[in-house]
Amino acid sequence: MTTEMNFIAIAEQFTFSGKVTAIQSLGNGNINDTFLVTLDSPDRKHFVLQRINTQVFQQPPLVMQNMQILTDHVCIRQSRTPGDRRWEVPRVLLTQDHQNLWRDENGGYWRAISFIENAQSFDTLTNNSHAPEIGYALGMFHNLISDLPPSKLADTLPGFHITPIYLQQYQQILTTHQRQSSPEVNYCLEFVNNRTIIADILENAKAAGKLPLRLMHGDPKINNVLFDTVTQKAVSIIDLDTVKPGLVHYDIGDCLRSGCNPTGEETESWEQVKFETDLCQGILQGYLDVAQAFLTENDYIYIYPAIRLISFELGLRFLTDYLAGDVYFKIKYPEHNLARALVQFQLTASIESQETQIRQIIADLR
Ligand code: GN1
Ligand code: MG
Repeated sequence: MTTEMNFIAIAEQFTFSGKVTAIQSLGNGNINDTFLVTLDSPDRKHFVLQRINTQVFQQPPLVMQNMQILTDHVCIRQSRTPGDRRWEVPRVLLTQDHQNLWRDENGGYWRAISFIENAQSFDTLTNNSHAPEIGYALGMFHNLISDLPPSKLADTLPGFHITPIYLQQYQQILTTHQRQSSPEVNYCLEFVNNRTIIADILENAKAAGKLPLRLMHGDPKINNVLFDTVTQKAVSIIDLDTVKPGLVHYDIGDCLRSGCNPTGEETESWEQVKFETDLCQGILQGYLDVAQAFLTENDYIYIYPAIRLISFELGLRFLTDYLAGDVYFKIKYPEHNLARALVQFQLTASIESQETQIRQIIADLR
């Protein structure tokens, strides 16, 4: 087991000046272990230290390579054409040996990332004025990488957001799982059963050339957007592990499924979950203000299907993990992944029941 002392020793691998004075857990990620390191140094007050989950990210060096190519690209672009508002990109910090990863004695992979100061994130949107800012952040991110060819980044997570593959994994686990049946489990199984037909929609559009392969963030849920603590304007989008070639629709869907659910993805009161169309309007407006320039006719057509699909897909991923015995997402209590699946399925149902309104919002914003 890694002790408190070891954490300091690990953090010191990435420290050039000053002493590590504190290390505390940061955020509530479902995959990696994340810590905030505090330093008594005039150069840097904090940095983010992470242990990469190698069950999920099997090639940490490739993840870091992607992250460096992306952040270097964005920094060069920003220095050439500085914007008129605060926008920061998390930077990869190197070890004293100039490496972007450090391996502990157990084979664990650690990395350090700069901490964006004077900024905060939210797990749910409670302030409507934040909605366009969330959209702005995603649009800004897509815009800043729109001139980086997708082939420059590796596929670090094969199958990520490919819904038909998640469906196959689900169908496989159905035949072997050991979970007891319950009204909630049965509800979920039936929910998925009734929607297997939608699983292919984005992948088919990609294969048919209707949606181009682009770079995507992969995980733009709202607590990955940082707000300036004073101005309350979006200033960064963090968690760049999943940046890789894909569809911007996965990002749009993921951002909306997380931003338009004020009850939050961790609620145990799943029956109360609702997709809020006012927030959807705000987020999309903020996004399209920036992204309009590079979106095509087909891109608009697939926005509604993407919102529905990514909520459904995340529910399917949680359900599959529950059936598989919680091998992928970290859990805090035994039925956690089932509760998370119910939330996403309820959100999907709410999206479906408001399809006309959501499509109208998209049409009005064009
Ligand atoms: C995982 O670990 P975290 O919270 O950044 C997951 C996302 C899910 C999200 C749901 C690599 O992200 O795809 O949308 O949980 N990341 C991976 O909260 O699977
Ligand atoms: Mg993530």
